[in-house]
Amino acid sequence: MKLTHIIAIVSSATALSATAQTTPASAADHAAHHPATAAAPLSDGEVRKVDKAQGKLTLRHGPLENLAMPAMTMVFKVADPKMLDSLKEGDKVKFTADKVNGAFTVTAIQPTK
Ligand SMILES: [Cu+2]
Repeated sequence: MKLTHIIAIVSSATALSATAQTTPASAADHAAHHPATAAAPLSDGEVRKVDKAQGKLTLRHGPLENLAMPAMTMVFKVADPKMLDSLKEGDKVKFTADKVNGAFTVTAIQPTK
């Protein structure tokens, strides 16, 4: 009888946490409308050009699955111009790119060794 009572408490707590997890459902729904941006994995790239004045970065990158883009060399905007401060031509990087306001934008970048 006691055990049954404990199980009842645990399962109601589980139900509560399940409810809490589904509360930001609108955010998940929004992501579902934009499957291309739902996942933003780190991709491999190499810095080809850094343009601090324009806040742009030319990267040779591997396939970007979240953008359905094959490997290529292209110009990205950067989410924050400060991201360019520590980058130079030839750097190998891991980065995340996303489409922001219609422009391909690097949202995160880190050097690799
Ligand atoms: Cu590309």
